[in-house]
Amino acid sequence: MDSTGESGMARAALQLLTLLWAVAGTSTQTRSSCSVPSAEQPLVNGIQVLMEQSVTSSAFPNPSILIAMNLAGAYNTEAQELLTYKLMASNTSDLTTGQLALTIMALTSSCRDPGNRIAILQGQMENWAPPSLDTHASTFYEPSLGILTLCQNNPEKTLPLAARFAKTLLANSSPFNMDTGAMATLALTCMYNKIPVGSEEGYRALFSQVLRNTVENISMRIQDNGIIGNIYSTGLAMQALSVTPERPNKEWDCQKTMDTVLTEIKEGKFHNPMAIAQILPSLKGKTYLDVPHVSCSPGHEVPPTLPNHPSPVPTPAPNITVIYTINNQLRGVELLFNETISVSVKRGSVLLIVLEEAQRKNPKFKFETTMTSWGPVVSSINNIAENVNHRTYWQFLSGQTPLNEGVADYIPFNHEHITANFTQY
Ligand code: B12
Ligand SMILES: *[C@@H]1O[C@H](CO)[C@@H](O)[C@H](O)[C@H]1NC(C)=O
Ligand SMILES: *[C@@H]1O[C@H](CO)[C@@H](O)[C@H](O)[C@H]1NC(C)=O
Ligand SMILES: *[C@@H]1O[C@H](CO)[C@@H](O)[C@H](O)[C@H]1NC(C)=O
Ligand SMILES: *[C@@H]1O[C@H](CO)[C@@H](O)[C@H](O)[C@H]1NC(C)=O
Ligand SMILES: *[C@@H]1O[C@H](CO)[C@@H](O)[C@H](O)[C@H]1NC(C)=O
Repeated sequence: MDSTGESGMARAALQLLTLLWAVAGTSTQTRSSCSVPSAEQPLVNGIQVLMEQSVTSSAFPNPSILIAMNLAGAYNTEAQELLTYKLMASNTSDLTTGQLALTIMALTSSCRDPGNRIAILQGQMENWAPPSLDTHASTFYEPSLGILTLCQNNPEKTLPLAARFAKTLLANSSPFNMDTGAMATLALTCMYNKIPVGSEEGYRALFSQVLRNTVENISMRIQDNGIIGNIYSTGLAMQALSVTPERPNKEWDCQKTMDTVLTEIKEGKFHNPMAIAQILPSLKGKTYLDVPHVSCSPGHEVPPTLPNHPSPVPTPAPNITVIYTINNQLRGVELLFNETISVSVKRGSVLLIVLEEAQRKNPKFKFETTMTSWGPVVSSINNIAENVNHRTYWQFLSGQTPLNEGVADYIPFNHEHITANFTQY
């Protein structure tokens, strides 16, 4: 037998073993072995503390943070209790499907009974109208959260909903979206693992077909440095690849991904609490599939001792110039414009400061923001507002490249050309 055949057989045997192990199901462990080297552990503790500090009595309660805190083992039990309390008290009718799903997972991870929220979510998912075939893939992000949550609570009742979801996903023709693909993988992996004995074989075939597609698309986007999609989709992608029954066709070096993420943490890419909430589970070897298995016995997490950062001495930063264009060329929208302004801001300012400065200099650059779990979104510029029904929004670009952070996080460089372009998703 030639060596390729032999290694092929060895690989097949290995795949069978990993599959058997996966089916045997120690869901608290990820399969690809990778971990944070002990020398880097303070970095991880550091971002967790930062995330937990964002929980204040005035802040908008963010369920993703409670999930991450509980999966990682919370340090700040006061923050954990406050967030649990606020989510218990929150008005369900104000939430979108995705927010409701995250709230249920958050309460479950805090060992609280989500009450009638599960039934409400079930009803919303039953009424979910599958979008048209060419709808942007990211519209599947919230339904993925819905299926994932219902799967964890009542897989048998979720089966037909998940099947409809999977078929819609299979039929969709729009370009793959990394974060959404990862969330859909988590949802359908949960379903795949819980198909009741005696169910139609068709379910298993359907779910594994969709999982094969998404996992293939995810693995196609593993970069040489290990980043999957972009740095902010990598956390969810790691979760997806570590649980799915379909093996990626491209070998995934989990440790390489982990090491690059740690380097990016060192470089300060993870200061947004929501970004931390989406990377932390993977750094702790956990996934959203572990939510129902969190142990809530208190008092075993020892708060880390962190080095005291000396408060930075304010140095007079020189100003930089940023060129800022607002552009609306969307047909069917009344007010067409293409305006450019040059503004001077202190070096190190976030993009939001540029927008404020532009607005101060010229009222045409008037803008509005809406608060979300990721921070403020620019919802309207020069009286043109985003609209979910039309799927329009203000996209931000540096030159021709879309930014991968929002206006409250992105720090422009000198002479950078930033464009806000009104477009569709
Ligand atoms: C869907 C989606 C969008 C949709 C949201 C509209 C809609 N109704 O669906 C659209 C296409 C409009 C969008 C826009 C942008 N997005 Co977006 N988006 C997502 C995605 C895939 C899912 C969000 C979601 O549904 N969450 C579930 C619900 C339950 O949670 P939620 O908090 O209620 O969701 C709201 C917020 O997430 C908000 N939102 C979406 N994107 C962004 C980005 C920023 C910076 C902020 C503040 C808010 C925000 O819109 C959601 C619906 O209202 C996430 C992926 C992820 N990992 O989270 C990326 C993601 C959040 N987006 C991202 C980015 C960068 C953007 C843009 C800045 C891109 C750009 N170059 O313009 C813009 C925002 C620009 C602006 N005007 O301020 C990044 C954020 C990374 C970071 N560190 O900040 C993510 C993580 C994708 C990625 N991996 O790069 N996005
Ligand atoms: C929740 O909100 C809805 C509408 O947004 C309102 O009718 C209802 O009274 C609210 N319930 C509580 C308990 O505040
Ligand atoms: C992923 O890739 C496959 C083949 O490259 C394609 O058929 C499929 O539609 C893609 N999209 C998704 C969401 O899986
Ligand atoms: C907008 O204006 C800039 C320069 O002011 C120009 O280079 C660009 O082509 C214009 N774009 C559109 C779509 O008109
Ligand atoms: C420097 O930037 C600040 C805003 O960050 C602005 O208020 C100030 O006018 C700028 N100074 C100059 C000389 O342009
Ligand atoms: C800006 O939006 C318009 C309308 O959707 C689109 O045709 C154009 O390609 C966009 N420009 C950039 C640079 O993305």
